[in-house]
Amino acid sequence: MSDYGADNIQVLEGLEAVRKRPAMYIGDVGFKGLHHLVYEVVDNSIDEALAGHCDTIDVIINEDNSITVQDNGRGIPVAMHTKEKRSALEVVMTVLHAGGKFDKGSYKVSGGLHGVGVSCVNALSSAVKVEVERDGKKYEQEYERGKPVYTVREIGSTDRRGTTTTFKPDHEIFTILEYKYETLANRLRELSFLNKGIHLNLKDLRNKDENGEFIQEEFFSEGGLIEFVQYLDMARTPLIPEPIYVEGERDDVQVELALQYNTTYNENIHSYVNNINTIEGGTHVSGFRRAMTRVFKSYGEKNGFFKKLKFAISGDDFREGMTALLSIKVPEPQFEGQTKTKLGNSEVTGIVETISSSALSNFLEENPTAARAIMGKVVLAATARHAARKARDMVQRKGAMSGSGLPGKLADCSSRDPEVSELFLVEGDSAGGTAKQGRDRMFQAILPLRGKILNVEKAMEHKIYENEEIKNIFTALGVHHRDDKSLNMDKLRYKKIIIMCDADVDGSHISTLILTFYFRQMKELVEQGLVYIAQPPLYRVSKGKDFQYCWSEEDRESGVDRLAKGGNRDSVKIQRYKGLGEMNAEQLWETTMDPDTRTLRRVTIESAVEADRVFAMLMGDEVPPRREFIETHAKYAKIDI
Ligand code: 0RA
Repeated sequence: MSDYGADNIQVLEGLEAVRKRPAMYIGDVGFKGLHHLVYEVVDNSIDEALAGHCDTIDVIINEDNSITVQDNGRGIPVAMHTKEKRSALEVVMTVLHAGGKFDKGSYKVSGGLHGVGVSCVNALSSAVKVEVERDGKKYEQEYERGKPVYTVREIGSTDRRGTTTTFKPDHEIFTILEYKYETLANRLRELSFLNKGIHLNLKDLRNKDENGEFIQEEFFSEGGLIEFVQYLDMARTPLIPEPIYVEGERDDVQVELALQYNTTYNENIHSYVNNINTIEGGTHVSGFRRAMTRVFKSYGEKNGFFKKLKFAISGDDFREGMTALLSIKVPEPQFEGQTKTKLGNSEVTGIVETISSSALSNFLEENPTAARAIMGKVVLAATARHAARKARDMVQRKGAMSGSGLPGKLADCSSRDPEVSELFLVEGDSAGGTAKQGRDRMFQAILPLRGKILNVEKAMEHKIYENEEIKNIFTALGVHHRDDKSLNMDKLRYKKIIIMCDADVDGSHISTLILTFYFRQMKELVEQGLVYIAQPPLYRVSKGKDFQYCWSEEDRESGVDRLAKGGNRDSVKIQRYKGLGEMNAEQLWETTMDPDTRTLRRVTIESAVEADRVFAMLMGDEVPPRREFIETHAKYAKIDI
């Protein structure tokens, strides 16, 4: 097995299928799929690094939005593949499933959400070039839309070794062709934390910074998950000096875990299987939770921490204010769930539970001061949970008892079909009034929100359920939290929830507060793509009876040009909308609410981990990290989550 040669590569199927139905292989042909190509290529180099043969991976965004990935591994074998009668390199590049996985036993771990391999990238690229350096020689082969342009050829000698792949995503396939630096940077940073000791470099040849240098970053982590937790919790105040760290292996399953407690009330468990973020959790997360509950409970009971409590402690109480990262590597993962990000392997639960249990109990026994701090927090969490349950029951009971149970401020729509119904959350009573006049009452409902809603990032749970505006949102939507904090989505009354705020600083602050609420308390709605942000216009330019609305400065300039018809630009009238309140009902309808003419921005979560960090940063207590974040991101008009 370890004597891996050209013969070992299993040959499966051709690439035509990939070009016919690309979405089946890489998810979509938009932004996500485009970036997925990079991850697929990088994953192969990561595998080479995990096998112990490579320590540096360079990713370059070229000027034409092609991508180069270079590693210093052993180099993909180029020898003749006896069965296929062509070079192993060509087989890897042109046969589906031959590349990523090779065969069982040669690689322990293989990443890639769809695990499709580099041949898929080849099929979906207008041009690919692979350069292999091994045994003192340099080889190359090029492809167009998956087809080799020439057989593998030797092009000279070299004293380095490795594989360099350059690909240009096919414009006939992808609807978006421009790479986003930040997105690739986030993924490489994540990979560096998940695979400590590997140098991952990113360089962007499209732009230079203010010093005339290309933008580049190195991602490297020595501490792995310990540093990952610290990075995530940057804006939170730690409860114990160092994160708890667990590492172990059993039956070929590697388990790594880091957790820290902070002074907030949020529970955050982020989990990975073979470097894939398992946002739906699965058997590994269950194993970890079980271990936590069992070990912490028995330690607390044995040491008399729960003596004064008049009610039973629950598993949740141990996880309040906890940020945990769990990363496991499994030879044959089974992914389930809606987005195929839930681990199904049943044997994993016991493995993670066993490894975590012994490490966690050792930690508690050996660190009595930290253990006391954690137990103190747990007791407070249990007490607060008691109060929260009462407050939450009130929200639910109110819904059940009083007639329709709907909030008095809600102007509901007449349709009862959630598929067509929309709920507008509108900043302020006055804009709410305009929206009520302007709407199509058949399918559009309006809920005005008074001023700034509660910052749920900092609030204790019972405060959230007691808050008037938040109660109104729950009852208007028709949903509540179950005991495990999941939402009863089957009762949801609207399938579009639209946040409509002024296009100014206050408005965007309020949007952010509302988004924080959705991300922390109603994540399912965001995950299912039901939350949107309305885009009111910034200007109205007019000349006589002719007018147009403008959504940006450039829009306004071209509007003024059009109206001036090459003549005097001063007669043209520019009206700047500072708030929704400055529009009348008809204007609000035609610019912002009418499904035929409006633009809505759907809120999506590109990375759950990064979103967690950013919300903690923007809405949390610690001022310095927030300032730093805002300063580094000031050049971006909006914050993408
Ligand atoms: C299998 C065997 C060998 C190298 C690789 C895979 C390999 C694949 C990739 C993909 C990207 N970078 C890579 N680096 C290495 C070589 C086995 C040998 O030399 O004996």
